[in-house]
Amino acid sequence: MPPEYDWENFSNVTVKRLFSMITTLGTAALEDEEKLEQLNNLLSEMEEIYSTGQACEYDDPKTCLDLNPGLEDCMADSTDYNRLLFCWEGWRDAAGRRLGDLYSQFVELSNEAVRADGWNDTGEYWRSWYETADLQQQLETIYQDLQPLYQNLHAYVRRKLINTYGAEMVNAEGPIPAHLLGNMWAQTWGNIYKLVIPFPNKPSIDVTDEMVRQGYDARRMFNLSDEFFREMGQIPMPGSFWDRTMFVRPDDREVVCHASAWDFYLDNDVRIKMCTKVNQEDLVTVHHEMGHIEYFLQYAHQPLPFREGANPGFHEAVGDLLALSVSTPAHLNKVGLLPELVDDPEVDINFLMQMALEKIAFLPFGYLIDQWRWRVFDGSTTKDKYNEEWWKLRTQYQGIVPPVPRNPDKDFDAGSKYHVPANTPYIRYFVSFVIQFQFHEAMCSLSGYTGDLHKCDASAGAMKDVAGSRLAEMLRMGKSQPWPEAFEVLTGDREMSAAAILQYFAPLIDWLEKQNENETLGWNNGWTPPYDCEGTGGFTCLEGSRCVRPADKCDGIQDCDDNSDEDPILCETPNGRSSIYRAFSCDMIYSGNNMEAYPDICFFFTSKHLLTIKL
Ligand code: KAF
Ligand code: ZN
Repeated sequence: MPPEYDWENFSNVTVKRLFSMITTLGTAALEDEEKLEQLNNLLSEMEEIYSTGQACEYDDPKTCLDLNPGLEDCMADSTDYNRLLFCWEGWRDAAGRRLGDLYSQFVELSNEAVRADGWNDTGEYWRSWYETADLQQQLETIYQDLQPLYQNLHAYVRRKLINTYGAEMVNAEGPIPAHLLGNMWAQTWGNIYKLVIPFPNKPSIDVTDEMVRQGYDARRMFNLSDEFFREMGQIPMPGSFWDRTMFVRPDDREVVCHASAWDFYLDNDVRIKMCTKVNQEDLVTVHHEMGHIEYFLQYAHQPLPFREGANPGFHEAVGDLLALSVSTPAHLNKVGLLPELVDDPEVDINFLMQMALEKIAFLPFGYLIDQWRWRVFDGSTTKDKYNEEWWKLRTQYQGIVPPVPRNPDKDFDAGSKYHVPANTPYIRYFVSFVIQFQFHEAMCSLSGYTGDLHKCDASAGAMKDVAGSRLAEMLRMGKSQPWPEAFEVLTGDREMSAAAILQYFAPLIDWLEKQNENETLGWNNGWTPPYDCEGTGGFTCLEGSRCVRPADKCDGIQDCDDNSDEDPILCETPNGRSSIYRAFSCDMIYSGNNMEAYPDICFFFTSKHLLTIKL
């Protein structure tokens, strides 16, 4: 069919841009309606599995933990090696394992859809949103510029973790076991600040305790954030936002707890959905989500196809950018969350360490997720290699290892991270973490600030109005022009660069280099921590040779050569599949309902063997 408009030859660049955007269909290009439905069903099934997954206690299968808050709190708060392992492994058994098959089907359909629209694969389509021919090259350069800083942080944290967990569990030259970094995915490490604090005798700059002490709740956190946006001359949240936002996890229904911001493209109807907890990390997340809303409000006058971020990284950067000012000790002191404010280089290092655990620790993670996904989409990583390739990247970039052996036939650890089943691209966060520092530097200098970048609160500058209106001007453009145009409005520059983030962390870089004089930077890829099979709910095959992890038992797939992991006696109970019994005497088994079905057999585990005893 000939096109009705010869838009490719239009002379007005804006109208031409509009046409090029509305003629791109993405996955909606899938013409076969049955397949389109199948694709949508796969996506909702994956989201459902992710948002309802639970890990149940080995010794009490009726007590189960949700990801949020249960398992996330466990990862954040526990310093018990095996408890952390239970939470880490339990989540991967509950979510990832059940998603591998669905995900590979999804990849096929998604590729088929975008191919109908002229793209080679889904990754290529996603990258096209950046309108940057050498995007991958540019990102790789930035990543290389930042890697020395990451390696220094990694080596310092590894040394501190040896102090906590011992040299057997954390090797001084190895990658770090993935469950010890305070976060389910080891993506940000702020929760282990207390284990790695550089100067423990100097004031803490973590405001969580103070928030709790002052009786903060979710609404108050949102109010504080809204006030800051106003102070910076941005558009306040509209009344309906306050009525329609979901601030906390409801107790009457299941919800997707992963935070999100929603633009209904109608009458300023914008909302956030978040299961807010009262702590510093979530205070930053509130700003992050509100940044999305602010962008929605600023570009609301644009035609629909332009109501998007200049590129996806911009959308992710807005709230984080403002949070960089809010997080400074000076600002936290101003809003009453930090009682004492002292000017001391050691306190500065404490503060920069806390920021590095959030911002620097994240960089390799933010970079690798889509390295993995792009290769899955372009076919160079096939389904049988999903998990192996995932861990290759996790070890190569982040310097972490799985704390328990992975099973390539069953485990699908990429699926345990929300954005994979939810099919949300991730490189945007890497871009955001880089450009938010460039934006911050620009805002600070526009506001008239001249000191150290990490101490800048743009709202304290004499010319903060200038900074605020430039920011608004950039946001108001939406996606109406290629991103370098918008970037230039605020920064005067047209390129992404690692320079601002390196400048921000300069004092910490010097300090870390001194701390690490005797450390080996980097990690040798061969090392893995010892794994205590029985200690973490696993059991050993009858023939004694092999450890079977809890989730491998009675799953219908033979893991033991003698098939004892699928032994019908072990697996059948009156109410279906058995859970794992870790009993140390027959009496305990006696009281369990297994005995009703098998009155003459008692079985129990020792450290090496499953014993079956005839009574
Ligand atoms: C960012 C900041 C600090 C730490 C870590 C990150 C990365 C990332 C993460 O792994 O937690 N952050 C988020 O996922 C925050 C959620 C969101 O605001 O980015 C959200 C993700 C999402 C949720 C549901 C459907 C699609 C995407 N994004 C948005 O709500 C959004 C993004 C663009 C435009 C409008 C809304
Ligand atoms: Zn976001």
